[in-house]
Amino acid sequence: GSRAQRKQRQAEESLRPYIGRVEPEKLCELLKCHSPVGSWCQVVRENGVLIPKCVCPQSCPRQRAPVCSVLGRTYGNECLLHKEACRKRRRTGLAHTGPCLVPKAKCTEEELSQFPYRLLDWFLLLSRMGESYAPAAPPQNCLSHAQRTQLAQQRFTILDKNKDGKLSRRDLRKLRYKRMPLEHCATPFFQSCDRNRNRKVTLQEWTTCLVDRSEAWFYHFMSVRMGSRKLCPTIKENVL
Ligand SMILES: [Ca+2]
Ligand SMILES: [Ca+2]
Repeated sequence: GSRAQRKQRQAEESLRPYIGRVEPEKLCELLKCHSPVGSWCQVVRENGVLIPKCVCPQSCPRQRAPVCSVLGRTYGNECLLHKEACRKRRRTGLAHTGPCLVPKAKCTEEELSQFPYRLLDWFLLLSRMGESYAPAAPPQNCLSHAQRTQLAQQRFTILDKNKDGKLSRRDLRKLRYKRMPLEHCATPFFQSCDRNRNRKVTLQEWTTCLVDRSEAWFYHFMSVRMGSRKLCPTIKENVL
């Protein structure tokens, strides 16, 4: 952090001519904090003079004045934000005062019910990506139950990074791609797959949840919307 310390000294030097002539609070607004990492400007008394100084808070007032950090986390007040930033040695800026506004689209029941099918579709797409030769790749509705299960299992193995045979929150972070369909349904979906609520999704839980629910939704969709439960009308032989 010597570079940060140098920058800090320069920033403090540039304000020195104004000390005693401008309100120290105003000077604080002008002082950028580089060092210590995570610090914020406070008015402190040094040799009897009030000066702006970048400090790491040791304690914070209980007063509630929520702020939102640039990382999208709400803190009870700005002091608490800097206290944590200092502890984690991370530069965390203030995004705005007031609690963070989270534009969270709610996953509707209908979306949640079709999510497994959309997810399998997406896995199918991923599994075919990078394949140079795809012999008339059949759509998902033409896959057999065994093939869907195989697809779900393949993806499980890929996602289970630490190979403990369970999917945890950590493993599932890999899934958070912007291109994933109905992404806002991912969390409620995985929670619903974790039948015994131990925060881990086993292969058994995963395939049951993904494949059975996918097929249930699709059968329902076909019979209601299309008036037929026939899944794959054209292609007979198919390959995954
Ligand atoms: Ca795992
Ligand atoms: Ca579980």
